[in-house]
Amino acid sequence: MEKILVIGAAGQLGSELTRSLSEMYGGEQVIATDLNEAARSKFDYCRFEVLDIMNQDAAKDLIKRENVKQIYHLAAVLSATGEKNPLFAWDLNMNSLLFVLEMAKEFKLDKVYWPSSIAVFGPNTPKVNTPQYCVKEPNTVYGISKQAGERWCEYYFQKFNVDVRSLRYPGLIGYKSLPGGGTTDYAVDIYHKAIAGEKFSCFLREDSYLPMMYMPDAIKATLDLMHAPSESVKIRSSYNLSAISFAPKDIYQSILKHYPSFEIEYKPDFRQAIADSWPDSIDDTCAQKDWGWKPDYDLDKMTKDILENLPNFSF
Ligand code: NAD
Ligand code: AKB
Repeated sequence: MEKILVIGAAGQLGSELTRSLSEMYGGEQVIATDLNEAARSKFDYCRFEVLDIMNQDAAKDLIKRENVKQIYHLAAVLSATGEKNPLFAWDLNMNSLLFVLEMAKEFKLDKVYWPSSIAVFGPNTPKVNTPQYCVKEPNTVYGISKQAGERWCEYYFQKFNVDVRSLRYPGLIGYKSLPGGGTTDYAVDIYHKAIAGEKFSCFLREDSYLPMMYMPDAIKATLDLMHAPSESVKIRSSYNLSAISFAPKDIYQSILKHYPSFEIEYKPDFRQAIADSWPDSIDDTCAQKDWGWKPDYDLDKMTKDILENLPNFSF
């Protein structure tokens, strides 16, 4: 049977995407992989294997042995964590992608998915309604690795016909996993603090606008892109993708409607400079035109859904 391999499946995106893939294709067809055994308990609905993607012999063996035909490569070091150890972040983010693209070429895989990020943009990029094509001078190691990764994806598509597809996600907000070291992750943590009845200390300024998206929209976009006919996928670097744009003061107001005594304080740290280098909002006209992208959630609809479901969710 042909298999779908998810690398970095236990993270924020992977936990939800792997479940959707298993519902769609059947759990026996999906192999979730992540760094350590502790992740196994998340995957009682599909296969799970421990895999460090930097162990290329083990990864190649798994791809061959299991007749893997599609790879979702999600493992990466995110923006804030990346700045703490830039060379490690570059090594993981870059070399794991190059390895996956090589595997796709060698084994003639059907499709590869690899996420890019709004982190490819930088301080000289137009900030409002950032277009698909514009100046990109990222100043984080994470952003540099995503920008280079986009070029490699397009290169493997053009030179070797590898069917690789990608989205430049905004900050993703889900309640089913804990934050993973990103600059936008304050917007995940804030809901946990509201429900716990604790004051939230925000590491960004109250007026720091960033593009964001609720996880169900991100999953929908990913699966829509992966199921689009090849000829509709006209961009093989990575698509701009947009849903909501808000600042900490807006998400705070949205939560106050449900938790009127919730308190917030603002203590910007090194992540403020990263946020300042990223767009406020994104123009995703190409995704709308090429494969019909349209988000379902605005800020208040997302807040309501999270606050209703998070208290009953067990990690
Ligand atoms: P995350 O940090 O929550 O999850 C990453 C997962 O990869 C973790 O489970 C980790 O254990 C695993 N991993 C790390 N090193 C590994 C290795 N060597 N081998 C195998 N697994 C390894 O990140 P996420 O938020 O789920 O992001 C997933 C992808 O989406 C990343 O490529 C990220 O750049 C991209 N992305 C995420 C966001 C967001 O807001 N979360 C936005 C834009 C792009
Ligand atoms: C991060 O903040 O690093 C991620 C991203 C936007 O890529 N959430």
